[in-house]
Amino acid sequence: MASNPILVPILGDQLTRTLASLRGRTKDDTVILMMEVWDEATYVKHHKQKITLIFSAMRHFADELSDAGWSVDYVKLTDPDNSGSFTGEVARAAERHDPRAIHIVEAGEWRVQQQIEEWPDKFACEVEVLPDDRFLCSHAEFKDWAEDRKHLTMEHFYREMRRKTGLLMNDDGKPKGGEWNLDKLNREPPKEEMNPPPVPNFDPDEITREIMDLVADQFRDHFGDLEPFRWPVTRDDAEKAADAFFAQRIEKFGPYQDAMVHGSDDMYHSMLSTSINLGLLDPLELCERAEKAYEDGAAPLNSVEGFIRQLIGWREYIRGFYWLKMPGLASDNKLNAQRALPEFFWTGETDMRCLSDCIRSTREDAHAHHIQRLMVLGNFCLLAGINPREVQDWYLIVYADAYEWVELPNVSAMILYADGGELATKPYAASGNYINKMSDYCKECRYSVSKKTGEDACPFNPLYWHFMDRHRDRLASNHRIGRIYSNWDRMDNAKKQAYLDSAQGFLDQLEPADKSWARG
Ligand code: FAD
Ligand code: DLZ
Ligand code: SF4
Repeated sequence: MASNPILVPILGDQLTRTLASLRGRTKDDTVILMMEVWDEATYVKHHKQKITLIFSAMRHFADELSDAGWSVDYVKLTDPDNSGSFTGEVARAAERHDPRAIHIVEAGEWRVQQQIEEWPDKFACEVEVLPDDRFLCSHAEFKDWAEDRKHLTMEHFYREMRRKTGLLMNDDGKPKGGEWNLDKLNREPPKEEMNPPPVPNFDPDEITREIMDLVADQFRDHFGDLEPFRWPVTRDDAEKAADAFFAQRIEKFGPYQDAMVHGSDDMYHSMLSTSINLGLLDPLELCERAEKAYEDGAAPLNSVEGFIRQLIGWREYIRGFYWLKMPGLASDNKLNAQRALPEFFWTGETDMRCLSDCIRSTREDAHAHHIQRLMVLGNFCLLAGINPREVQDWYLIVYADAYEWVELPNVSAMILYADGGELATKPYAASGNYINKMSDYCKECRYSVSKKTGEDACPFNPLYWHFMDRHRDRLASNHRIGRIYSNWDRMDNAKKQAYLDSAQGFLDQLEPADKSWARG
C-alpha cells in the first residue's frame, strides 16, 4: 500500500462495486473503510431483520472487495475501540492510515449528510463528497425541474425520466403503446385461486448466522421476528431474486399490483426493494430487463410500464422530493395530527383483520407490500390523525427497505398529507369499501364492512367521515375531493352525528403505544 492513500468510506447502503468513489481508483493507493456503528443501529430501534440484513450485506460486500484485491478496513460493532459514530470511525481510520484525502459518496439521508459536511473542518486532509450517480436524477436536476411549478406532479417528472432513459419510448419521442401510464389496467382485485409463485428464500450462511446471534443478544428489545430470515445479502443472491421475478411474476405484476390477500405480502411484487436500496441491484438494469420482457412477449405492457414507473418514476421522484424539502419535511404537520400511535401497531393485537394481517407480515418479514403500506396502514394513520413523527418512526423501524430518504416522503407527504398536498394532489383517504374491493380481508373480519356506524361497523367507515368533517376547511376547495362534501351535506344531521360519534368512540378507546418501542 502506498503511503498517504485515499480513504474511501462506504456506507451501509452504498454496496455497489461501481460506486462513484471507487471508479478510477487504484487498489494500491486506496483504503476502503466500512463501519458498523451504534449510532446507526440505534437512532431508532430498527427491526431485527433490518439490522441483520444491513450488517450481513456489508460484511459480504467487504469480503467481495477484499477477494477482488482491495484493501478493506472493516470495523465491527463489537470492536472494543469502536467509537459508535461515522465521524468517530473516520477519525480513527485517519489516524491508522494517514490519508492524503477522503473520498465519499454523498449520504442517502439528510441526517448523515450533515455529519459528512462537518468533516472538512474536522480532518486535516482534503474531503471530497461525490454525487450518488446510482440515481438517474441529481439533486440539482430535480430542483430545476421543480422550480416554478405549482404542482410537483409525479406523472410529469416520470415522463421526463422516460425521455431521458429512452425506456419504453419510440424513435418519434412517443411512448410505446401510445400511452405513458397504464395504471388504469392495474387495479384488478384478487381472484380466489391465484397461487403466485413463491419468492425465493435465501438461507442464512455462516456470516449471517453470526450477525443473527449478535442481533438476538444486543437488540433483543427491538421490534420484529429475527427468524426466518430470507433476504438476499449478496449481489449474486439478489440477482437470483431478480431472475425469479422476471421468470415467474412480472407477467401478473401489473394487474394485481393493488390486490391484497390475507397471509400474503409478496403476491406478484418483485420483493427487490431491499437489494435495490442497499446497492446490490441497479434499478436501471432492472428496468431494461423489464423492457426486454415486454419486447420478448414474456410480459404485457401494463405490467412492464407499471414496474418501470415505480423505479424511474416514483423512486426517483420520492428521492428528489426528500432532498428538495428537507429538513422541513420531517416536522411538517399541516393537518395538525396529534394522536399517539396505537399500541397495536407494535403488537398486532386488533380485531381489524386488515391491519392485524399487515402488522403480522411486517413483524414476520420486515415487509408489507405497497398497497398494504398505503391503503391499510397509511389510510388508518391518516384518518385517525396519528402524529406524523410517530408514524415516521414506525415505518422507518419496521421495514427492511426503509431509509429516511424513501420512507419520509412516502409517510409524511403521501400517506399523511402532512406537507399540505405538494406531493399528493389529494389525501389517500378511503372507507372500508376500498379495502373490501381490493382484498379478501373483510369477509372474516369481526367488523362488518357494510355497516356504517355503531359498535360492529368497520371502523374505516365512520373514521372516513370524521376525517372529512374535521378537515373541511382545507379540503373542500380541492377540486379532486371537494365534491365529496355534497354527499356529506345531503345526509341528515342524525346520520352525520352517528358517524361522528362512532368514530369518536373508536378513537377514544385506542391505547397509545409505549414509546420505548421506537427509541432508546
Ligand atoms: P414492487 O411492488 O415490486 O415495486 C418495484 C420497486 O419500485 C420497489 O422495489 C421500489 O424500489 C420501487 N417503488 C415502488 N413504489 C415506491 C415508492 N412509493 N417510493 C419509492 N420506491 C418505490 N419503499 C422503500 O424502498 N423503502 C421505504 O422505506 C418505503 N416506505 C414506504 C412507506 C409508505 C407509507 C408507502 C406507501 C410506501 C413505501 N415504500 C417504501 C414504497 C413501496 O411500498 C416499497 O418499495 C415496496 O413495497 C417494496 O416491495 P417490492 O420491492 O416488492 O416492490
Ligand atoms: C441502517 C443502518 C444501520 C442499522 N447500521 C449501519 C451501520 O452500522 N453502518 C453503516 O454504514 N450503515 C448503517 N445503516 C445504513 C445507514 O443508516 C445509511 O448508510 C445511511 O442511511 C445513509 O445516509
Ligand atoms: Fe378492515 Fe374494515 Fe374490512 Fe375489517 S371490515 S378487514 S376493519 S376494512
